[in-house]
Amino acid sequence: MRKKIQFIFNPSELGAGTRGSSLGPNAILAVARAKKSNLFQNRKIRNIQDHNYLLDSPSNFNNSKYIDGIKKIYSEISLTVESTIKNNTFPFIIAGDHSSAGGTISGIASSFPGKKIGVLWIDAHADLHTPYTTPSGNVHGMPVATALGVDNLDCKKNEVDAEVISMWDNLKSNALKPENLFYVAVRDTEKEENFLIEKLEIKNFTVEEVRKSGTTELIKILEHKFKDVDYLYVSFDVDSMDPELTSHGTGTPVPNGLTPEEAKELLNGVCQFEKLVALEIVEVNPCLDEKKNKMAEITFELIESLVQTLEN
Ligand SMILES: [Mn+2]
Repeated sequence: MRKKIQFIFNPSELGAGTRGSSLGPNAILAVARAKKSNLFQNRKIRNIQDHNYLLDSPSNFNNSKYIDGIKKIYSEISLTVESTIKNNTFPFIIAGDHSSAGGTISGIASSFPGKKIGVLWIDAHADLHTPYTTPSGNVHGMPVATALGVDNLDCKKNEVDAEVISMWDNLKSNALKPENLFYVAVRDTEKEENFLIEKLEIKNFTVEEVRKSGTTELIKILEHKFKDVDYLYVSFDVDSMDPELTSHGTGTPVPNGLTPEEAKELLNGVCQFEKLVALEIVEVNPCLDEKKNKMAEITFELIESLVQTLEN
């Protein structure tokens, strides 16, 4: 697709419930170096400043932990994505936890005012919680809700204080309309999220459906689904893949996911869509990897293959 790639490393892990996803981008870089690959040598990496030092003290905000730091990350990634796109380069983001993807979407929306943004969210989780519904307080379960600009007060079960509400409202971008959002491989949701999925009629292509139709057919279906959007963003959480076929080197692994081959075929297919303007890969956590650095190795191979497709 002859895109000029700008890698962006965003090692924030403020939104995760377990520690170590901040090491994900560098674990992938370590694989590249061990293989003597020039993938990252030949392409500049832009690094987002993290605020992970906040994790050294307990968060003051129970229903959305470290939202003070996450607000800064949202703003930084949003501005970086916008300037990357304005520079006629393609943001290829490798991030720690998934929370900041809402900031990526807001940066895409700011780059194309008035245009329709489509989102393909490939993940074991729907990431549709809000401070009002979250069982854990981990903000990496909320980025889709920030992009949709929803509170889900119908399912409210937490009391949220005014300071958190103000920061939460700041994260909400309304950059995404539910009809332009498609999930793939979502298979671990809570009832509050299911309520929103039904209410907003969000489509999820399950692992079974992916397997039944095959990736070639699914790519055609997705191309049709996104025919009315102007620009497309793809967010890939490595937990969309099966932990038995990869590893448990991710914060919240869920059984029965995509095979790495299915993920690679699907992503390579969407990387050929002309309207794709940004791609993000998240949640590699080498601290949790029982197979040394397996998840980063698989993710590196995926990135290498996608860069080929994007650049040629
Ligand atoms: Mn996720």
